[in-house]
Amino acid sequence: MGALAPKIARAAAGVASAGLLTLASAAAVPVALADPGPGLNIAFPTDGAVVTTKDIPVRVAVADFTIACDEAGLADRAGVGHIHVMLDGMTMAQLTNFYCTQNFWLSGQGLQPGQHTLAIDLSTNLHADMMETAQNVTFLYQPSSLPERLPAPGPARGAAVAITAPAEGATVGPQLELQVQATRFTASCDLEGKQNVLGFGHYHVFVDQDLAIPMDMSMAMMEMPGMISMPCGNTIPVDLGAWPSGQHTISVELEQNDHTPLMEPGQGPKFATITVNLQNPFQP
Ligand SMILES: [Cu+2]
Repeated sequence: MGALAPKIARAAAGVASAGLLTLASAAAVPVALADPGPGLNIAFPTDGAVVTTKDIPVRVAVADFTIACDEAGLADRAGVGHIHVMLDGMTMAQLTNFYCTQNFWLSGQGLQPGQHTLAIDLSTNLHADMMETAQNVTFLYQPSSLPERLPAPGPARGAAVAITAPAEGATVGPQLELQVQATRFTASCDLEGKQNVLGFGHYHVFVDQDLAIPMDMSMAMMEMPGMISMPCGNTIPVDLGAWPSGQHTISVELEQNDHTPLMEPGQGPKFATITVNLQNPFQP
């Protein structure tokens, strides 16, 4: 961890200025301060690295932190959360997704060859960026074959989404699959964090959130309670193992590439909601 060295240096300075400490107790001080708190290193791409693959492989190493995506959307817990990645920016609009492993790929679709920046930080369960963990690198994107361009805009109006399974009121276990059907809308994970393209986007899946109440987007990414994933497939794996047994709502909302709800003039956000009865042996 790069952050560790300055903290140890500060600890040493503190010892020197304290003056009264014996050698024995001074030796114990760095041990007490050796925990720098959660942190993250970008192992690849390194600053200045040349990426020749179409998609960008990313490897991070987290320290003093537990990656637990099953808790995404639940209350914050110290030292627990997931990983946020932003490409060519620092806001939610450039978020490529959130990640649950230390190795992952970023889609090169729509990227121009040349310099790009990557900002990665740890996030709390409620999706608040832990700014003190943020790391940046600039890499040179030189794919040996050009990536796909952004798609041509799709239909301008009439996008809709439905949940076709489980059925309303179904009893479910903690691991389930949602089946969703979108019309006049194409979900693509490759486009997350890229510029908006009419008719394209992805889903946000929420537990126990009333999406009819408009979200304050200025607050978004400071916290997004109940948001459990940002998928793009019509079969969406859902892990409710960290949620208590009982009644819950599961909602799927249509989002634009910048993660704001897809809106059409005079209409609210487009989402579908079911209520399920969760029987969770992990939390009976
Ligand atoms: Cu999103």
